[in-house]
Amino acid sequence: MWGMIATWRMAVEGITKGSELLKAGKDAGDAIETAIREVEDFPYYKSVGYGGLPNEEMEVEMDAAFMDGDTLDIGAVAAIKDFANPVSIARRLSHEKVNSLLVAEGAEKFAHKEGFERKNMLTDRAKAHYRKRVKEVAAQEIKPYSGHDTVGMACLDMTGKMTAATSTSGLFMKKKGRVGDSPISGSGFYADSKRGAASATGLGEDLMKGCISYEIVRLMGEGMHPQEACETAVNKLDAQLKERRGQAGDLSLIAMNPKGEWGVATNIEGFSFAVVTENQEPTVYLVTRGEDGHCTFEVASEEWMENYMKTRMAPIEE
Ligand code: SD4
Repeated sequence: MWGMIATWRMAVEGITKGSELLKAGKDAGDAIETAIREVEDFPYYKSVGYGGLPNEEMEVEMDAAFMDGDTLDIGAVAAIKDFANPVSIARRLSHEKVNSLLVAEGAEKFAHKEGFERKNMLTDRAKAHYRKRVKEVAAQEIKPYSGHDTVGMACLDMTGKMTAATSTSGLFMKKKGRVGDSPISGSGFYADSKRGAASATGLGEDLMKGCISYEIVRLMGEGMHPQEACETAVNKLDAQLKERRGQAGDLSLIAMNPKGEWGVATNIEGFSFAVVTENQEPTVYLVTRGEDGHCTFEVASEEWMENYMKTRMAPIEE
């Protein structure tokens, strides 16, 4: 069995590419890196890689991670600027015994020495988004910390190896140096080939309060189906946050187990995800969360898919 599952519709082209490798018997590390790079390179996705939205100071600072579920090797970068593919830098770091999570200039130095491509990641479109948001914030129309789209993936190859990886430019208008859950093991991602892999998107500050990717893997290890594990962990954290803090930020999770079974849970409206397995063509689903916290999915219609791309590529009215 092989398969991949990823947060948001934007990942479907990536997992399609990754699935070609998995089908050919290739490694879950190569497949997930290929899939995430595809998302990083696409300029119209606003929260990942090239075209990602900047921080308060109009700089694109990115977080990314990679985990090998066979060896439990982890590599991650945080608040890194001006490199095209943070996930590849994270994967390279996963081979280091120590110094495997690097931030800001330290991460950039490592990437430069290792020969990674430098790239100005701030696009004109992202600048336009920035200017527009500054005006909106000034007019108090919307809060700064809304709008997100981190890519997080879980992958299983034919040998039974599992991997997890993430990539994000984090929250739009975040403070310089702010780091979310995406490069933090157990929060944004976790992979253990014996139990499964999971990854998150949403409000990093809240996702980290539940170490939620690890929690899902732990529950799968106790025998829960990925769907039940995702719902159990998301609903519990959502309830805890509401009880103790009065509110819960966005929490959306995807997971896969070593059998290639998968699951998803969210506490928001409008979460989408993409999945491919040996038995299933690459498919985008939309999630609906019931009153009881149970999530159901429907395949995204052609119309929805077209509309999605149109809105991503529409001119920005400043
Ligand atoms: C963060 N979790 O930096 C990320 C943001 C995100 O979809 O998921 N956006 O907090």
